[in-house]
Amino acid sequence: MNQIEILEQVQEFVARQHGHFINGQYYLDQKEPRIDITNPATEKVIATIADGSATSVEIAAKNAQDTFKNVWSKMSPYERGLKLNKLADLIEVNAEELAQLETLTAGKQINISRHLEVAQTVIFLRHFASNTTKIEGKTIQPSLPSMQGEQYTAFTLRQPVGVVAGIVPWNFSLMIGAWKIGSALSTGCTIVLKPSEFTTLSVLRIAELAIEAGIPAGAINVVTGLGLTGQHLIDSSSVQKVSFTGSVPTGIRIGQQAMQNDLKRVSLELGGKNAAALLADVNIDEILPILIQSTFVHQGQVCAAPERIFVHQSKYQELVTKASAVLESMPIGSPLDPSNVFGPLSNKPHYEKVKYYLNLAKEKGQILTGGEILDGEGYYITPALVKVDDVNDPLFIEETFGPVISVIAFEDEDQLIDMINDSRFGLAASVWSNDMSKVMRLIPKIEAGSVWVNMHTFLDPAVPFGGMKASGLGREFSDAYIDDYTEIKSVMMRF
Ligand code: TXE
Repeated sequence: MNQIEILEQVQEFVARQHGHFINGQYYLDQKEPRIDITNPATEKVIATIADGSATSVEIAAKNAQDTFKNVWSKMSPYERGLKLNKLADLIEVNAEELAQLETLTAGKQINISRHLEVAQTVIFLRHFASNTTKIEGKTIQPSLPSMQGEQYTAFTLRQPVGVVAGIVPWNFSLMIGAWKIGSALSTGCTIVLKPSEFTTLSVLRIAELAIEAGIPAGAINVVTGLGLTGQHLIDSSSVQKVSFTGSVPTGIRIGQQAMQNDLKRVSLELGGKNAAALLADVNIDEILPILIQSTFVHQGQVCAAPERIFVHQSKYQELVTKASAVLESMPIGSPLDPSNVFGPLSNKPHYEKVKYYLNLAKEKGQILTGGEILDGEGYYITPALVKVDDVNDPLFIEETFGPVISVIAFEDEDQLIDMINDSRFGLAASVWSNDMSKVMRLIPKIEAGSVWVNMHTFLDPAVPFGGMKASGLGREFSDAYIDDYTEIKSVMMRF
């Protein structure tokens, strides 16, 4: 084992008595209960955070509202962009510290924390920074009657909705937290983040860096706690919009709560049961490394990662044999050891959930390889390939969000499309083939917000991302998110 050294500043940060981050400073209410933060690689408690009450949430939301009204929405778009870019600079400067915090709390392999999470956070923030000066309305010529030569014109203004509640999951808390910060701040909104109770620390650190970047106190606030803290946030009358990333059941609950709160705006990026379709012409040797990597990155705990593999029957056996060999050779162990490619699952409840699905598969003799629970400390499960013959199998229907991939053979493209779309989810899918004529005919038929060709799970800030069906509401990135964070005001003039 060759683990990296934990930086001194990381040790110091982890050891702090963490409070909320409100109006540019830590806010600690000694009466609030504490929640343990556990390192999933060791099962040791490494820190505690506050379980935020309605009172703390209200203070944060009120500060965000004051800062929205009096400071941030009045600042020039150019200046807002400069400050977001400065935050991106500071994330680069503190990259190793942030990567280590992610690895310690989420069990993310250190190279993924460094080269995917932190590096992509910087790239995404710079994209949002570049959008601040590109928020536009339009001019319209009304067709109203002119009796005495009067004329009309109309234009639209795009105005920030106000305070955003950003509710963040545990799988990529730094990056998803930064998506919500970038979306809110680039459109002139302010934000109160509620990170996952499992992975709060990196989000608290970003809020601190934002102050160093010159982002006004109160523009980015963080309240920590369980789901109830998130509920208080949605209920706050200072909050105008909710942006949530997480599971479908919680997303539906949050959507209902937002609607009951006088139709609070809501965008939801939820789960998936994403399909990867391997057509008859695929070269298994060529595609396998990239397919495995996009499936098992961060132990498969990625909302867009494939969980259902459809392979043409002529390639089924070759895929199963070769994929099993690759999975069996994957080095698994401490995420702080850069030579491992596979680490622990991120938290105990999720580990239990994945074990439940694996047990179902084991009972029915479906496991082709992997799915072993490793002895000793840490939530380690070896990457699993599972055979599915029936599309009604729970492993083919429900999101496992873990290192479990189900594989099924198909005969022709009509059957393939029916099986892909036979799902309540519609987040993402991929088609693997060099027969572009077939691929181009399949793409419009697939019910998914993103379709990749000969790749999967790659996100880019210039390309919109979001789900169809139960996978979500709204789109992130590009300029697609701007609609969700602004209101259109129509202005009509007679002259
Ligand atoms: O997620 P939740 P959990 C899946 C994954 C996992 C399961 C449960 O399969 O096993 O969801 O994980 C906050 N009002 N995904 O419980 O509930 C919560 O505190 C307001 C897939 O961690 O979705 C956290 O900050 N907020 C997913 C955030 O919501 C509430 C990523 C996410 O929690 C709340 C994560 C409420 N009523 C898990 N209840 C993906 N697809 O990206 C909870 N929260």
